[in-house]
This record gives sequence, structure tokens and C-alpha cells, in this order.
Amino acid sequence: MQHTTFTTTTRGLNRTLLPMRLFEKAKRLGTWNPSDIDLSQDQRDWATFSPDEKELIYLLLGLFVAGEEAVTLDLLPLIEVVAREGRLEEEMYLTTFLFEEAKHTDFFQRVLHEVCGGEVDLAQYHSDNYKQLIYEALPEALLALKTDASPAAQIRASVTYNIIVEGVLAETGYHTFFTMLERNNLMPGLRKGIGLLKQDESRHIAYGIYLLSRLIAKHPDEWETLESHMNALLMPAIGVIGDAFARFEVVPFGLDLNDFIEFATSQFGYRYERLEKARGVSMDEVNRVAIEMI
Ligand code: MN3
Ligand code: FE
Repeated sequence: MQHTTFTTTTRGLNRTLLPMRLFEKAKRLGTWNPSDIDLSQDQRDWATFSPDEKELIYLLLGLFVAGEEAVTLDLLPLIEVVAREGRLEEEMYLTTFLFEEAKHTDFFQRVLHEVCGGEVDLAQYHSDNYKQLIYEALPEALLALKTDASPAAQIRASVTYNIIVEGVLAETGYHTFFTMLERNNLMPGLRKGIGLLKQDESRHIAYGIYLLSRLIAKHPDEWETLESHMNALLMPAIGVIGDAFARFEVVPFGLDLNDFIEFATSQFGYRYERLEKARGVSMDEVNRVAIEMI
């Protein structure tokens, strides 16, 4: 397909759109370098951990590192759809999104190699619920966009990627992992990286909410698709958390299963309510509300 017109030579970039606001933020905040984070205290802390404590850190890192790899590998079909639809502002933001996922993969891999040592089989920590989401549902929903770019297919892709994998799994994991290390004043390098990564992730999720809101605003009859897909993936997402805790008789570092479950459920409920409000509203309203939230 040839170009017949360009955004930049006609209306120009719309800098009031949420994706351009996120792009500006990403250019300021998303440029941290995982290689610059000092892990020397983390190495000293690691040497003092009990076998159970090491096991829990391996488990969490094993879930995160593969999850970051999966979201890095699987994002491209969504970027392609956005580009094909000529949404220049959204594609510009998404270039930072993919860069950031690559850096997250880089960061966790570095911690594993330089702090924990690499001799453990991390895939042993991937439970059936985890596999259902990260090995199957995520690539399935994103790869489907290669042959089907319908609103329903885009909704399934973004719900899986932004709402469930990022919004429920990753955000809950980072939050609790960060809190646990902070409370015990452990692994300052890992904590610093997770703090920066959480900021990146909140932009990713803000984009996902915007994308889903604009799809639902334009196609309110697809609400059913969104709702049923969210509900179908909630159980395995909560299951991943339960599976992780079930491996321990006493969970190290004073970690509490209920904190995870409560946080995950409230993130899910809060996003659901926001998306529900997009039904039948104007694009201006979608954009206005989205900007208010960042
Ligand atoms: Mn990430
Ligand atoms: Fe992300």
C-alpha cells in the first residue's frame, strides 16, 4: 500500500492526544539504563539469604523475566495494526513501549546473572496458570492481529496484554516484591530497577486503557467481548499468585498471600470500572479522562 498523505504535512501531530503526552513522559522518564544500576549491595544481601528466601526470589524473578521477554516478543502485531491505521501519535508512543519492555528483560536477566547466579531452571516456577497466560493466551491474542485487525480482535489483544498480563500480573508482582524488599531494606539495586520499571509500566497500562476506551467508545456493542475476555482471564491470573505461594509452608520475608490477591483484585475492578465508563462517550471525552489519570 502506498502513502497518499502524511499527518505531518497536513493536520500535524496532535500533541493534545494521550499517546503524545505519554510519549513526552517516556522521553523524560523511560531512558534509564539497566546497566547503570549498582548491584553490589544486592550481591552482599544475596549471600546472607536462607535457601527458602533464595527460592522465593528465584521464583519471582523467574516469573518476571519470562513475562518481560514474552511482552517484548509479542507486542509487534499491535504496533503494526496501529501503524496500518495511520495513528502516528500512537505508534510514536509505542516505539518507547517496546524499548522499555526490552530494557525490563535486560534488567531482570542482569539481576539473575550478576546477583543470583544462573544455574537454576527457572521454568520450573511456571505453573499451569502461568503457562495458560504467558505461554498461550498472550501470543495467541496478539498474533491473531496479523490476520484479524477487527475491533473485537484488538480488544482481546489489549485486554490480555495490558489489563491482565501488565495490569494484574506484573503490577501486582512489582508492587508486592518492591514492598517486601523495602520493608526489609534489602537488594537496593533490584528495588531501584523495579521502581523505575513500575513507572514505565504505568504508562503502558495508561495506553492500554486509552486504546480499549477508544475502541469501546466507537464500538459500544463490543463491550461483551471486552467483559467476557477480562472475566475469562481473571481466574488464571489470580491462580498464578496462589501457585507461587503454595510452594512454601512459611512464605519468606513476611510476604502475605492476601496482600497480593487484594491488590490484584482491586486493580482489576478499578480498570473494569474505568472501561465501563467509555461506553458511548465521545473521543474527546475518552482523551480528556485518560489525560486526567496520568
Ligand atoms: Mn514490562
Ligand atoms: Fe509493560
